[in-house]
Amino acid sequence: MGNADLARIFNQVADLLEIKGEDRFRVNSYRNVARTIADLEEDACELLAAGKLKDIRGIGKGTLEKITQYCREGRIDLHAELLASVPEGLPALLKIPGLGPKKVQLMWERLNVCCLEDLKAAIASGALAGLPGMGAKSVERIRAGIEFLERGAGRTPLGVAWPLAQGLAEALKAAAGLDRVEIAGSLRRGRETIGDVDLLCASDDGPRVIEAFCDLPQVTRVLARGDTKGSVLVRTELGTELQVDLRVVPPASFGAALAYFTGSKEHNIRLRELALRRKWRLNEYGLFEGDRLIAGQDEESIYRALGLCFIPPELREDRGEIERTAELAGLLDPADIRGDLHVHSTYSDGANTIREMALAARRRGYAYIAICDHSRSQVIANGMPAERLLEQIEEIRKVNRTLDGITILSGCECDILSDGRLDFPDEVLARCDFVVASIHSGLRGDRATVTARTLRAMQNPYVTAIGHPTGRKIGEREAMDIDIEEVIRAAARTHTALEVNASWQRLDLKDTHVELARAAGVRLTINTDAHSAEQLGMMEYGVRTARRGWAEKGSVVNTLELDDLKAWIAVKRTGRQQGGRHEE
Ligand code: DGT
Ligand code: CA
Ligand code: CA
Ligand code: ZN
Repeated sequence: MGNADLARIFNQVADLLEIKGEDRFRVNSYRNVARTIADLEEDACELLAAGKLKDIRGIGKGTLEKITQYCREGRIDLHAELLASVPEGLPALLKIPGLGPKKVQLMWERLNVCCLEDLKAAIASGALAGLPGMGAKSVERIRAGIEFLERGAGRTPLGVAWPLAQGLAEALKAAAGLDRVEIAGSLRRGRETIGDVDLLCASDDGPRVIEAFCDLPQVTRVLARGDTKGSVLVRTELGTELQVDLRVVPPASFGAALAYFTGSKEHNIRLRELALRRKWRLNEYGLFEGDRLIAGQDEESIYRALGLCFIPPELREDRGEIERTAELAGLLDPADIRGDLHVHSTYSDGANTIREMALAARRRGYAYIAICDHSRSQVIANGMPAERLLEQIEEIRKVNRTLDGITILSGCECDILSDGRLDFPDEVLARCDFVVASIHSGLRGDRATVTARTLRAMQNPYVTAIGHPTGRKIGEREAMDIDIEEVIRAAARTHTALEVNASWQRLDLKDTHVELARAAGVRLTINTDAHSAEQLGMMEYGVRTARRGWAEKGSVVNTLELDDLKAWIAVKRTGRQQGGRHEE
């Protein structure tokens, strides 16, 4: 239930209509409805109950009736009818990157492909390649797409699992009267996708806590119910099922259990080796010398006893954290973030006005926010022509005069065109305070082309940052084939920041790329790319990804105070940095 679920249903209606060959206009109208709903700040059913839903742009009479049915019955007739009219396995094929509704329709009609197994068979037999418009390249893309999906199968994105797990932890606290329920496992480590959620709490009455856990309203199925552990399934906003494990431990062992169940397994093994060297024993109950408990109530005491400082969960991957503890002191902290330098407004495809975005940023305690709407080539995202950008700059100037406590920077997200030129001329870019240059088209280009496009964009003195540098969408499409090391070297040379796009669908740069960039002295900018005020909250996912890549406060430009940020931007524009930027 909720807006995300409702949006998913409308999107699926659009997909199914398209598979059935309905006209584009009708298909698009459902896609637009899905977007409108996904962008709502309040719950659609609550808006409906308050009589306010009908006033929202893009919600017509027919849509209103469908949403009314959804809020009453949790379903929509049209959706159910469409689902019943196609083979059961067909909608799942749409998740394969490189495969849209049109191709699915063609495969179904000509080859009777009804499910993933049929599709694999059609690829193997060569039948798929025989379809009109289906060259060897598209078949290969579909094959790679299937492989990509199967690799990530069953894993849930960080941004879907995190709020869900927090909600469960709160609900469990209330239901069982607990002071503390912690999220452990890969979710606590901030991995970009997680296999299952691990919760941990301290109590001397395991059975009672487990019972309260299994009875939570979010639970759709109980998988296992013991005296100190339980496993259940819950439904995510993506419509998938997610396993949640709970363990109950005695209070004296809480820290040891938290360390153990946070992992990673590889990190735990390294810790145990350190304990063994001192002839101690480390497990989920504590750190022991013989039978004597040395540490266990909190994690810090365990690390201290082993001669280490506290290692933040994000770094517990056995990627050098045991040896590199000296570097931990400067690690980026969420509170270091002073602003968000890539957000959208109603000037392109955002749901909120400039003023609303700025107010939301101020509520978060930020000092600044850069409005970076799409440039003209992004037609589907309502990209702005140059004149519109200039109007926006004027409006931002006005809004700034009426607002205290936050500065709005005029930016844009300028498309990098197929040849590496930018979508706006230099004299227009020069009017912006901050320019994010991004690739949104030709993502399947070859390595040399894609890399060269990015490098050429970085040569431009007005390009402050490269947006979502590898173009991946987690669980949806692979990164571009780009030479990231070359991009990192060029970013250092040209004084260009690389974005850590904090949207949980992207997390791009990813953790290991952050580490490479940091080592090369490249500055990062962690931005949410928010398309609504609410999405400013995704910053935490970007920060955690950056921490997983050892980012320090000093490597992130949006930790700077406004004046220092402006000075940093000016360095490239005035050509005052070391080394030339003008070599072509
Ligand atoms: P996931 O769920 O696949 O995203 O990854 P994790 O890391 O959450 O793994 P999970 O849920 O299987 O187990 C949670 C933690 O429990 C794991 O990070 C470390 C600990 N753990 C589980 N099994 C073992 C084990 O066999 N040995 C050790 N040392 N630790 C384990
Ligand atoms: Ca887990
Ligand atoms: Ca688990
Ligand atoms: Zn954007």
